[in-house]
Amino acid sequence: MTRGAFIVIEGLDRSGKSTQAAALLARLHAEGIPAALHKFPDRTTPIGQMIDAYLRSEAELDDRAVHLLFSANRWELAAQLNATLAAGTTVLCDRYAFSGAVFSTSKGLPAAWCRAPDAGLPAPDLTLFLDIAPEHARARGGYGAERYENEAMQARVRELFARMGESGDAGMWVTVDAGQAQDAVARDVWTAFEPFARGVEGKVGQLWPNTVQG
Ligand code: Z5A
Ligand code: MG
Repeated sequence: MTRGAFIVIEGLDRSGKSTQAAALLARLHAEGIPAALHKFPDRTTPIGQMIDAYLRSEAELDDRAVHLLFSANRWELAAQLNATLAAGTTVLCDRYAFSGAVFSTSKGLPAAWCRAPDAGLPAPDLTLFLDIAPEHARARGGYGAERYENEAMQARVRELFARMGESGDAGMWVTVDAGQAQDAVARDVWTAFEPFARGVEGKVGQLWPNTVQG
């Protein structure tokens, strides 16, 4: 049976993830393809509100504690996400577990430990990595005042995202030059997405199945 495609959009701060996610959603709807958009962190849930307070430096949390909250924020949506895909709706996610692993690893936590809580989540069929140099991203109106919004952190994160894509265990990973004009980025995003426009055969995969054995 054909199900919806699960598409993740990742990238640095200001790389244009939300812009491209909204544009892709609009195009899917215009083409008559049922589609839904989720954003992580989802700051609307009780867990998301704790993450929001942390990111805005209104709360202090241990690095491991906030990492687990980011993961729990995905797990609380996992069943709904699977149901939506099974119903034939394509799901777009603005950030996902790759952000979780990469941001916490760049803070010094062990990579394997960072992956473990997200192992078993629905695995994307395609991840679009919007790649941009941090200095180029900063020129888009400057970084905000949230944690991680500084060039040194973004440079480490960019390197770790690139390694994640090359590792081969992130599934299908397409790097898009996000430094181009919005329309050019949208064209590249559509080219990568198009093979999934008619949906996907077979069950949704599991993320990082070999990370936690048992
Ligand atoms: N985080 C984590 O640590 N662990 C996790 O598990 C998860 C996340 C899921 C908040 O994320 C932080 O949480 C984030 C990672 C961490 N920290 N950092 N960095 P967020 O998703 O809430 O915030 P963000 O995505 O990083 O920021 P953003 O500003 O929403 O970025 P964006 O969505 O990529 O960009 P945008 O809003 O689409 O565009 C930014 C501006 O650029 C805007 O004015 C656009 O009009 C403009 N723009 C967009 N595209 C272009 C082009 N092509 N040319 C010129 N200008 C453009
Ligand atoms: Mg955004």
